[in-house]
Amino acid sequence: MTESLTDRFSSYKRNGYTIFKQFMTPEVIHFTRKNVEKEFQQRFKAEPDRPRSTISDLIAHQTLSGKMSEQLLNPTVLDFAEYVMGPFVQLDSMEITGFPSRPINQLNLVADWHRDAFSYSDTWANDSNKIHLTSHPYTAPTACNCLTYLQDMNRSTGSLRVIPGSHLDYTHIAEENRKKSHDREVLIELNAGDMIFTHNELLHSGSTNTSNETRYFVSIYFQRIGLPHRDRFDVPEINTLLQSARKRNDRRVQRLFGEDPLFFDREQEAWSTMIAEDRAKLITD
Ligand SMILES: O=C(O)CCC(=O)C(=O)O
Repeated sequence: MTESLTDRFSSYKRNGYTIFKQFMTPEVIHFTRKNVEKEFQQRFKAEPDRPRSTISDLIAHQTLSGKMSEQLLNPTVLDFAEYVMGPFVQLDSMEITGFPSRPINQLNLVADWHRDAFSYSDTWANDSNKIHLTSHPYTAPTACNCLTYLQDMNRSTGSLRVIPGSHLDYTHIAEENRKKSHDREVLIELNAGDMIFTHNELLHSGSTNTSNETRYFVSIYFQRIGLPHRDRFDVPEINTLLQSARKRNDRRVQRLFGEDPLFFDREQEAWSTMIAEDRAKLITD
């Protein structure tokens, strides 16, 4: 049974993440791995000490463009992104990251605890005058990472670790502990093709890959419209998607690539309505 948006949202609000099972089909996983394998092998050979390598701008990728566009424009993910961020969702980047296989004595070592871009929880967490700051109310994410793994996730392929609720509680991990396991960590169980949709305040870390294959994830990073984005939008593949979106008057897809000429006026209008409502409700003597 598919989970309703409201049920999914309530666990997302509590934990800082939600999982979409089988977001990517086995055919797309196979196609993607096959098309990037050689490139990653060459990169790992050229720089054997690098822990990871990334191919960016997947929408403009020579062979992956079509399949990756379908993943990005999947209404399941866009509906949820809009539900948690409002109708403000823009793409920051879509990329694939590969992690080479490491010796077995590095089994499931913590890679690096961190929060993703535009997070604010670490700003006051370490300030000695701010010990009263122990929790903060839920706020909509300014960005969300949608990580789809291309292999089953376990101790051998390197678990994804998260600290549930850390998007709400100023949990801070000092520099010297960023590669150690945490007493509140949860190792997420995922099968190949499952996608985890995170809140950008969530503390998380990958782990070392000691399986005999490359460990991959595809990341779609969404952010609030207007924020600086890493992927280039002035490429023919995105132009084609935009042209077709304009024909359908599909503002959501246009906005995904930073195009919404009506956005500021409509936002201003929505604010004005709320402010007017508040003024009308004000009880005066
Ligand atoms: O390697 C992983 O499983 C997580 C990667 C990650 O957290 C990131 O790239 O921000």
